[in-house]
Amino acid sequence: MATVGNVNWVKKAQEKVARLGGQTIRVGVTGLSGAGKTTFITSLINQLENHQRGLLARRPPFDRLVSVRWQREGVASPFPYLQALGALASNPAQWPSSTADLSRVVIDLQFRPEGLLKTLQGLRSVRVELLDYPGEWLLDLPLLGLSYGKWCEQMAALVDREPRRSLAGTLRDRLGNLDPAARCDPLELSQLTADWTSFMRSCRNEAGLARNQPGRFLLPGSGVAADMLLFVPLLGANRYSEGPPGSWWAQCEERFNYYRDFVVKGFYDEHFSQLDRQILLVDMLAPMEAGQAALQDLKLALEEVMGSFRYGRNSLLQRLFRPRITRMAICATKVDQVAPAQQRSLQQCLEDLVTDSLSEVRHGGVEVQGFPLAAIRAADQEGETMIGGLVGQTAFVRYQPVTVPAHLPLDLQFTGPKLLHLRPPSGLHRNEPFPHFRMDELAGWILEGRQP
Ligand SMILES: Nc1nc2c(ncn2[C@@H]2O[C@H](COP(=O)(O)OP(=O)(O)OP(=O)(O)O)[C@@H](O)[C@H]2O)c(=O)[nH]1
Ligand SMILES: [Mg+2]
Repeated sequence: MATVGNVNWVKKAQEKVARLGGQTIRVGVTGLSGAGKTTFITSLINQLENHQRGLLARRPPFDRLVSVRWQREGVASPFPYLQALGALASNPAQWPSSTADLSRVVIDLQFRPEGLLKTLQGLRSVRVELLDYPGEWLLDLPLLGLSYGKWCEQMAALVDREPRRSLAGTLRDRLGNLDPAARCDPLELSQLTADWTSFMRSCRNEAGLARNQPGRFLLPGSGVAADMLLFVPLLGANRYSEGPPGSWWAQCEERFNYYRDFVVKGFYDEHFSQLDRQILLVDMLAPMEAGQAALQDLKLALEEVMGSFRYGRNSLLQRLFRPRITRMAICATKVDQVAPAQQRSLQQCLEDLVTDSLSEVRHGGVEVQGFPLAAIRAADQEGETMIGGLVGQTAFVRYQPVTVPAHLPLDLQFTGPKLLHLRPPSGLHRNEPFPHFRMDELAGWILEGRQP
């Protein structure tokens, strides 16, 4: 006869198996433009496909992983894995291209049950689903909580401050002087939209700024009619402004509302409403190199993004969508660029930057863990120096690793590191696990634990 102890033990084992059995785990890979999402997803598929060889082989639950299938059949817009592998395996090796549209990843994993149940149960399957998308789109999520007038106010405050003020040049006055109630000139509207788009591009490329809205102006993707992407913030307008049909106000507000309610909401529904786990990827090094304004912008961008699906009780989106995220990994990416002893400092700087938002997330009952991550390790340490190759070249360079402060100063003012643009390591092949930092730890943590 089974004792109470035995019954508990069997129950526990059953639960453990159930959490790995026949489930779909939706993982939200969240990151701004250039954070490293596509490289991360490529490396994750590679690590899973080569689970018997890499570090994954020794890490539960992957020590019981029997087979992995990256699904393409029946998957709409499958992730371009082979294309990414092609770039990485070229000579000299290249990084996967920047993402221009949405794509999906479906990976089926089959696990051997553990303990007593292995004789009673067949293989247990887990389906992992991820989405890849241009990082620019993420910054549109905060629009979901805004009216057109409020957005105009926010943009006016943003463009008022340097370095945006100088980058905007005459555009600031041209947008500020338009009378919202005056009749809209369609040709002028197209020109202003084009100029606003160039301004956003300069903010991103020249100043390393992250908060560039509307993101689809930079990367429209498929499925959005071009004439719906014709609107600008009227910098002299506010939440109390209005205008008759055909006015600047009416034209811009109508398209803004369409953008918010269909384009952004559609993306949110697809990507964020059903998530079980979230992986937030952040490139800290590039904004640290770019300086205080870029770090400040990154901080606000991350706060806005995390606030868009705040995990507590009070957010608008919380009321619209049932919360499911139970675990969130926050990762400083590309940490292979610094010496291994400095990787934790880089992670600490990231956590310093978003301390308040992280507290909110934890307060909402989400388990949060930090992983200083390199999806693909491009540099190695040899003694006191680092060795790696530069993008576009075939030779290797030996260099002094950059120094990262143990904490970010509160005013975000310090001399940032000067970075080299490393290329991926040579000889990467689909059927060998790529070198990395902590991909195994992260993958194990994301898949383990009870499903909600
Ligand atoms: N050293 C190093 N560099 C990396 C790593 N991952 C990404 N990078 C660099 O960061 C760049 C951007 O990475 P992506 O994976 O394209 O970033 P993304 O988030 O998909 O960017 P978008 O598609 O533009 O939103 C790459 O081109 C590389 O230069 C890494 O693990 N190590
Ligand atoms: Mg990408």
